[in-house]
Amino acid sequence: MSLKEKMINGYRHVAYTSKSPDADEMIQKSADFYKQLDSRRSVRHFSDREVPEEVIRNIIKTAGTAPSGAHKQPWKFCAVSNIELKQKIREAAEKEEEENYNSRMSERWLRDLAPLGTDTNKDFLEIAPWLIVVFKQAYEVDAEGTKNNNYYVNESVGIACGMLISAIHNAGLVTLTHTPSPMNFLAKLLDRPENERAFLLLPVGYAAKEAYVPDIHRKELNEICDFYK
Ligand code: IYR
Repeated sequence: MSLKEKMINGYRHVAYTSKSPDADEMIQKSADFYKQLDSRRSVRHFSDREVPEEVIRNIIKTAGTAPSGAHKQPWKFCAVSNIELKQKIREAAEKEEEENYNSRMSERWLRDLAPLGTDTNKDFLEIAPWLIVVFKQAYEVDAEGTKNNNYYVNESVGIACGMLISAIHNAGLVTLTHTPSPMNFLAKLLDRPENERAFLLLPVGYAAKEAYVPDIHRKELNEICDFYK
């Protein structure tokens, strides 16, 4: 089978093929997908039950399908299951959080977090079988050693993280977006190159047998969307 192709700006392009579902099928599929993602919750109570590496590989491959500025794919995902490393990450994260909760965060911030039940204890960093540490690549270094900035790095890596979170949920696992600020200890502990900055830390695993989530609700469509028809 020969693929249809065409040169654009001197670069080879290949025909994009997609199924065109009819309206009813699209309505059903979009509603089902919404329902599936609406059942996702940020979970802080993890089981230590093992998760196969194959699952982690698949969800990271899914995140890697995200669009990115000039297709630079400015991300790196570190998948950590090593017990000593997880211990070290927990220890360093809790140290930062002690500072955050006890002095860096404002009264208003602490009040806003109170309904979520967060605190300085980050036991999930040790209990969850996997930690995925997402790094953004601020720049690339070319063959001559020149640093070239990537484009729309935060947007690109943010989108990839959204897809990662969706993939984790789709696999039947849970996560939460953990941002122990400042996060530079992660680059040190994982011995990352100079162009990488920690972006997000996601523990991944099964929810604990007894796991609780805050009784909070999402905004309605009319609160998050204005139509211009
Ligand atoms: N990084 C802290 C505090 C925290 C901040 C926000 I904004 C949250 O939505 C949740 C937590 C922590 O992880 O506890």
